[in-house]
Amino acid sequence: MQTVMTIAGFDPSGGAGVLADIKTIAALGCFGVAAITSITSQNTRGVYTAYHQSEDVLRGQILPLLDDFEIAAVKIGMLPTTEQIKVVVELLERVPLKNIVIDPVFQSTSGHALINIEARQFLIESLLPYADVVTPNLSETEVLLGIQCNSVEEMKAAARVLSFRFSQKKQVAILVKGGHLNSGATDVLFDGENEIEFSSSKLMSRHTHGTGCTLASAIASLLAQGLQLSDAIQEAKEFVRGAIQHAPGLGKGKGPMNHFFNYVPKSSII
Ligand code: PXL
Repeated sequence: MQTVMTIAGFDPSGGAGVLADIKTIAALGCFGVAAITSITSQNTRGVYTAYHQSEDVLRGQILPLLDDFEIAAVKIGMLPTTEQIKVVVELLERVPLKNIVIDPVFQSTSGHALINIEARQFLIESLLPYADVVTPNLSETEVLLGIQCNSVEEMKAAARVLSFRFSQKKQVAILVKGGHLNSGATDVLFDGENEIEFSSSKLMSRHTHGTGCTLASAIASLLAQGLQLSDAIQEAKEFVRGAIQHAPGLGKGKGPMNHFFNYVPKSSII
């Protein structure tokens, strides 16, 4: 069994962050280990507070894992402070890790800022060049690029420009997620050579809390098992779609998905 490490925030309502990551990693057949960057308080209606962990607390969680496990892939999500970003850059510089998927988390699905502007700039400049793949949505792409994307053609141009910009140390693939584009749910990958479109019809659901975390963790888990990037993305998208379609209907706001929609619990076998 492959081990996947997630470095992300804690959402006590279970929809996003490390809980979503661990559920995804387990559902896709890997073993998940986690380091928590921030303890948020939130539910399906919004994020209320976030207690960011110190650099020592973050380093203290990650080092024993790197010491003991063969990490096959890493998912990085909410990383809210410059100090934490420095810790992760330092570790990535020292320990060569494979299959690094970075979901640049700037705000919650409900619109709460999850990083300040100074740390955001530092993350863009110092951490993204270590990624194998970065998965911005349209508003994150706008922050990264400084201009809006309003069509699939503009998403392709954005993915290409960002990939060239971050590929200083190694090839960084960019997956621009177009879920908020009116025309449908087309995502665009630029892998350094080709632009690949992933199209699916848009699902109308309020159960979208943690879709970004889940997609990035799914890609990491599938890369850990040896899939090629475009196959991993295709399968990860189908996983998120299934999880939304089988959402348990919880909460009053943007509800959680069901990550175990393919798993039959004992109680329903009897
Ligand atoms: O979906 C972005 C996100 C990432 N990480 C944590 C979150 C959220 C959104 O709520 O809570 C911990």
